[in-house]
Amino acid sequence: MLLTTLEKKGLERFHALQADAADTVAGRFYQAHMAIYGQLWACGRQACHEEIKLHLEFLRPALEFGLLQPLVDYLVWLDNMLSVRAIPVAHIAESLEYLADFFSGHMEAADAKVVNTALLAARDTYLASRGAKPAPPQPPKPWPETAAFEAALLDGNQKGALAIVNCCIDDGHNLIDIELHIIQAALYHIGEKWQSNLVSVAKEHMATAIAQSVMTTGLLRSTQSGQTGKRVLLACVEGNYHAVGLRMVADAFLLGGWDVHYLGENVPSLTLVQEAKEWKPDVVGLSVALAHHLHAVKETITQLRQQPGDARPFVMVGGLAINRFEKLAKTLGADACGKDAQAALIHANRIIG
Ligand code: B12
Repeated sequence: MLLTTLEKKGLERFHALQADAADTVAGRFYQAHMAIYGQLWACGRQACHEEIKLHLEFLRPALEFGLLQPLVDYLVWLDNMLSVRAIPVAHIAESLEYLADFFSGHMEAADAKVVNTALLAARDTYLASRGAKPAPPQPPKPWPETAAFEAALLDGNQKGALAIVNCCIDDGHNLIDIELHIIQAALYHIGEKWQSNLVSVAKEHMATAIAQSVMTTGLLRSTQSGQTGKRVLLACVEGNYHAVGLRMVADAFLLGGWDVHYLGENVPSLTLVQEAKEWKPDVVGLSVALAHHLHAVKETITQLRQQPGDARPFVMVGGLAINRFEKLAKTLGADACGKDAQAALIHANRIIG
């Protein structure tokens, strides 16, 4: 479903109101339901506030790009995440109505109508699909070793995880295949388990840390192709803390003979654009995990596009949010997208001769 979007001024007004809207609605919501939420969480008010802030972040793609699905996906995800933790979900829809009330009182009538149409359409679509477990993102096909690798990650068994990867390298597999079919597949499954409350946040963090260190060891054991003289600059856009996938993209380019500048997670647009101006990469790759990072990627691409003629790099986007909303790559102003580390390298080699 495509919605009417806000003009620049309306978007700026919405952005300026986000913090106030979260405060006001969380306050109203918490007051109305203190009896329930106060008992559930010692920090209930804070948690409620954080959730309302996220509602607004996921509303943004609807207002900027006319895309309702990110907000609906998020509401279904939230419903599922709260339900398995025995936290009531009946008030999710109500919080959207409170937000609509807030914007009616704080924006010009035409803009408030755009915002409220999106909020209420998301509410109705979410309610209609309640109970449906959101389809998890699909990783590359897991290999037989994936289950043992995942178990090692969750047991904190770094040596075991490394032994599995070493064994695969000894058998002649290349690191990128191992990263995709074992490490990425295991992390996706751990994400599903976390969502279902079967894995704690602490274990998820531990698994990520082990995966990263194993990847570094694997990289040291891998042979690089001859240097191509081509350059790629890779970064997670501002607000995106999911860096493991981008690290895999970096490994693919490194082993493919490219010079790589890997900037990691949460890179402010200004710094990123400055680095691109100074280093003059052939390709800039931007990682976008969640729908509310779409605004940051659009901003970054707009700034990269302002560089004159030949200095303008080819821009690729990727990450979970792009895989979910592939058609968005063009709307965001990107030249291409890549579904995984291997696809990213193949595409870049084809384009940059
Ligand atoms: C580890 C993890 C985290 C860690 C990340 C640590 C780190 N250093 O990276 C931390 C704790 C920070 C985290 C935080 C959050 N997370 Co998280 N996280 C994960 C988890 C379990 C694994 C991520 C990962 O490494 N995947 C493996 C990599 C290899 O896969 P990938 O990122 O898709 O990358 C591949 C492709 O997408 C592509 N690619 C990636 N980048 C690029 C770039 C270019 C240019 C190209 C071409 C291709 C490309 O190539 C990669 C390799 O093949 C996922 C589960 C999942 N399905 O991924 C959840 C997951 C992504 N997280 C989720 C959520 C909700 C969150 C939080 C909002 C939770 C919260 N309430 O705090 C925050 C948001 C933080 C933020 N603002 O970014 C949800 C997202 C749900 C949704 N709606 O999409 C997931 C799916 C978990 C779940 N099932 O609920 N998370």
